[in-house]
Amino acid sequence: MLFIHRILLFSGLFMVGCFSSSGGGSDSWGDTGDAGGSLCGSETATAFRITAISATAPERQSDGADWDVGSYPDLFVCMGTDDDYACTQTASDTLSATFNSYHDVTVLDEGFIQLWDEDLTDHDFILGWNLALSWLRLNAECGQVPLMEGDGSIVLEVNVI
Ligand SMILES: [Ca+2]
Ligand SMILES: [Ca+2]
Repeated sequence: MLFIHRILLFSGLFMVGCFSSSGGGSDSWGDTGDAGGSLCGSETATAFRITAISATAPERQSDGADWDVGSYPDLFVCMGTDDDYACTQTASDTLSATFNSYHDVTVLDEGFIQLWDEDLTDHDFILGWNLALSWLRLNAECGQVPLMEGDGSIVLEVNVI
């Protein structure tokens, strides 16, 4: 039913956010157990629970057209890998939605998360990101991670399973 066009954006970006280095200043993470830090991440995980927390869409398409004629888009998020992905239910006629919906997936190379406008036939791609394995490891167990592009965003959470 879906046409998951692989819009490959920003692979490897957003390598930020979950380090609160509490000493040493090294690039290691994980179970160092330093007091006072909020270390997160995983050096070795390959199986993840990717949770789509929420998403927002820009008011219009990049060419200025409405997502739907005279109404806001019908938002849903898909996440996983090319071979193993799942999509949330659809939130109709809105520019923002909360999903709290997850998919468990093994990632050998990279995954993705994408926001779509559901239409009768070809859904409209809104925005999305590739999630490299290294990025997933870095952001695992770090709580909610916002990915933003213009007025659009997807907030996700990555956990090790
Ligand atoms: Ca549409
Ligand atoms: Ca629609």
